[in-house]
Amino acid sequence: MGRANDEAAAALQEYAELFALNGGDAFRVRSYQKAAKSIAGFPGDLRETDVRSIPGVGEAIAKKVEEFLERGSFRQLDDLRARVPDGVRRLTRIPSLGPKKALFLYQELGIDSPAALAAAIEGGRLAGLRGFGAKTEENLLKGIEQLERSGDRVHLGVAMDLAERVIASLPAQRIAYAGSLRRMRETIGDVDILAVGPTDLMELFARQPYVTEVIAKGERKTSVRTDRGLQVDLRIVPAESWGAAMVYFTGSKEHNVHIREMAVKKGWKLSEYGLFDGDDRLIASETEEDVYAALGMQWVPPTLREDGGEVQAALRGELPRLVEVHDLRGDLHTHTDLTDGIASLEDMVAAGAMRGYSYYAVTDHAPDLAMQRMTLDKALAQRARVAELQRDYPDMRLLHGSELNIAPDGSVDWPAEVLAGFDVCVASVHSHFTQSREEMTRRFVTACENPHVHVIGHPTTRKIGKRPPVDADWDAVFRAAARTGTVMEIDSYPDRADLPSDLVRLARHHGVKFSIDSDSHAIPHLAHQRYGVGIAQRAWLTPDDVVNTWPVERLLAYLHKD
Ligand code: DGT
Ligand code: CA
Ligand code: CA
Ligand code: ZN
Repeated sequence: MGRANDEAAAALQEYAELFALNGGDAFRVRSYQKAAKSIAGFPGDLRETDVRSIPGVGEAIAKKVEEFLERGSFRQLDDLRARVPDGVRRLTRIPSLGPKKALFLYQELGIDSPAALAAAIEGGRLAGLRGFGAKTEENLLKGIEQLERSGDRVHLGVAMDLAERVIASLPAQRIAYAGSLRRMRETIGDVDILAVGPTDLMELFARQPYVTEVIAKGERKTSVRTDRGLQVDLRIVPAESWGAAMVYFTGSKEHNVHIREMAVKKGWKLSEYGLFDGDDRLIASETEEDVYAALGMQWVPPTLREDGGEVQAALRGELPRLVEVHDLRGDLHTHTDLTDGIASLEDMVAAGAMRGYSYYAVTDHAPDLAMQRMTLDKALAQRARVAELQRDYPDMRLLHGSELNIAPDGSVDWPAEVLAGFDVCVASVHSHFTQSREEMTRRFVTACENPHVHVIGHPTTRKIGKRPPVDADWDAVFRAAARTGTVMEIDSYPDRADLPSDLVRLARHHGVKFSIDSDSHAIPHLAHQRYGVGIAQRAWLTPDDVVNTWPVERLLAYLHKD
């Protein structure tokens, strides 16, 4: 598990590289690199240190580091990440290719992706260039292969945005995404899209602005790389086998294998074209429901198709009634511009009302997250404003809450009498991520035992591709949560996806209830709840497991039971 020091140092190092890649001043590049080194080498925990006391860290760098500790990135890094062409950034991910060489290849030879580099090496275009000997070329080719094999997966939010963009760009008779995206896995390897339409759809697809590279183009299947580095496979399928194709390409492979074996036992055959009997006569293919019904089972929701018992349950007609987006009556974790949100209280509440919620909790950060400069006065002033605003929303109950910080010893920001004034308190770990398993477990258990802590926010604190989960004895934490009636959050923010579905399943086994929250910092984030619903479904949750599907009276009675 990475130390905060190493992670902050890595971010500064990346920033230095991007800065250099953008032709930034060499003196500043060196000062970022020096600061990164000295932070990585600093013996104490960065989170318990005034960053400014570390040699080589001046005010400007200290601010960046503080922002990084707070949210896992900083503004200037985000900006540069957005500015450097994606393919060139992917070049720098090839082991043994630094930013200098990547920029050189881009500027001098127009090489803007690993595939383009491989082609250039194989075509002998690098021969004779300084710093690109035969040994280097061989290493680069190996590195490219390694990169493509590990095929960096992206989190669900990135893939969903892209899939929706692709679908909107193609005038097909029928079009939908399948694969791991439809199963709502937390990370996606590539996007699979099925369409019914003329073959010139392929032409149109290959010419879309989001396409950076056509990997393979055929009549039935075209694969492209996109501006986000992600591959998209578009398949054109016959209208009459739409259902069979959707079953096949939604997967998972394990689910497919299981139902295909069932078909084989009956002397039938199941393919992407349909379910056929022993004489190759079509039994079913038009809709997914037809295919499953012909196999003698219920239609299986895509989020369950992992061969985790769903086939047996569907054969018995005992699939659970899964929680769905429209079951959610509210959101228990949102921010405003009083702390690190970007929209005002008024705008966030109005957006919540637009979504048809019957309750909406405002949970800005509490004072111990020093960056946010929260005070009790500000929280109380917000509470008064919430009460005023309530008059404008007769159909939506406004809840005034806070997202507390769970300190290393499990305590939270405010004394009990202050906490008692909130309708809902989410408590989260925002620092000291690297405590030992024992300490971290005790920390969560203590938080659960606090009667004023209602919800544990983003429990593992992981950020996909950026920060590993904290280490804790989750059985012990969930036992404490069940015993104390503390709700575990499913933070829907797609790079968090926290709890992940395997831990949701474990927590449910212990009798824990969940809240599917958006953790919104801006209005569009409210819609992220659909990702949280995906996680919940993958853990087989029903509406009863999820407290924010409950009517507000039941919810508040549960939160404030003592
Ligand atoms: P990903 O892309 O790694 O996130 O995961 P998937 O599940 O989207 O996998 P992908 O893109 O390789 O294939 C899409 C679906 O196509 C997969 O879920 C099931 C089906 N499929 C692919 N290859 C096979 C196979 O060899 N056998 C069977 N039964 N199904 C397959
Ligand atoms: Ca896929
Ligand atoms: Ca695929
Ligand atoms: Zn938080």
